[in-house]
Amino acid sequence: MNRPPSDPAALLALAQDNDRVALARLISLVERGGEPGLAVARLAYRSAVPYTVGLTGAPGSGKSTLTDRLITVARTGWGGPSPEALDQVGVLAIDPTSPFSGGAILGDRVRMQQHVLDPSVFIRSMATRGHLGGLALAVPDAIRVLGAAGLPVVIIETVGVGQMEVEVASAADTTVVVVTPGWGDSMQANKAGLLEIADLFVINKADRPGVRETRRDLDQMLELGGAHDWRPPILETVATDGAGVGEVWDAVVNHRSFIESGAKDVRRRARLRVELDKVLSAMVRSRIGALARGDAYEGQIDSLLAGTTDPYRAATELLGDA
Ligand SMILES: Nc1nc2c(ncn2[C@@H]2O[C@H](COP(=O)(O)OP(=O)(O)O)[C@@H](O)[C@H]2O)c(=O)[nH]1
Ligand SMILES: [Mg+2]
Repeated sequence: MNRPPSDPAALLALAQDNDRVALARLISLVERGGEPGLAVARLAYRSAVPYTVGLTGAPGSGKSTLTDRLITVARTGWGGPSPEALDQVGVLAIDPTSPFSGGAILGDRVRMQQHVLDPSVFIRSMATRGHLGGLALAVPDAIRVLGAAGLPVVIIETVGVGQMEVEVASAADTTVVVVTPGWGDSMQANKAGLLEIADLFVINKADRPGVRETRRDLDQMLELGGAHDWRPPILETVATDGAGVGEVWDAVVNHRSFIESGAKDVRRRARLRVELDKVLSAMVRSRIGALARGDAYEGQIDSLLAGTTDPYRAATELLGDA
């Protein structure tokens, strides 16, 4: 087999022609960051943005199992072929806790095994690498690459570990928060944050006791959260046997219609603000990195030691030199 080219435009042309190796290569470039990653991101930026569904929740809550089922429903409809069935789906499994794609991701792939060989499903895991802005920027870039390759819908699975949930949610059009019976006891601290990002709640492992209490808990939370245009529905699933998964996809499609009838531009604008702020801070940080070394910098440290300047003046002079 020929090695794929390394030129982003050539790779993208191949990816648009359904070459999954080229697509995987593009995502790796984005993940690694640096100049080649930037070139890919900028190229992909001009393409259509795929509809993005985020799944987030505690480790072990069943996100991968549910994603696996959702892929099937999205591809084939449920209760028979659906006119809205998608011919292609992309999945990004994000593990913010791992610097490398490792064990947890391997588990995810096993759980999505039935789709790994399906050419119309593209599954990829991402971990934190050298990207300038970390995953918070690499994820939206990767989503755009998938869109540029022609995938109309992307599902992102993230392990819920606080801030990361919020960041990934800001990259998703519809955010599904997956909880399990009894979750309230362990997630007390994070409830408000989850409420803020959830467009949909799924109580997975509904085959276990405590579903009613969990639903009551979520309902109460939503009441306290006040009135909004969209009230996140609460659905129940048993991802292991597929029960309730069709209804989850329906709710995603409903939410999509809701935001496309009005809130979509507002959401995308808010998302672009977050993204531009991140790019700005990453660039400024890297400029600071460059300023905080070298002769001029060491010279200012000498002057500080000698007591002939102060840090404010020193910083102003360094900025002036830049
Ligand atoms: N009893 C039960 N187990 C489930 C259900 N969904 C997932 N699991 C199991 O929970 C474990 C973790 O699932 P996984 O999808 O890897 O969770 P993730 O870490 O959120 O991606 C696996 O052993 C699954 O088989 C469910 O609805 N009921
Ligand atoms: Mg998983």
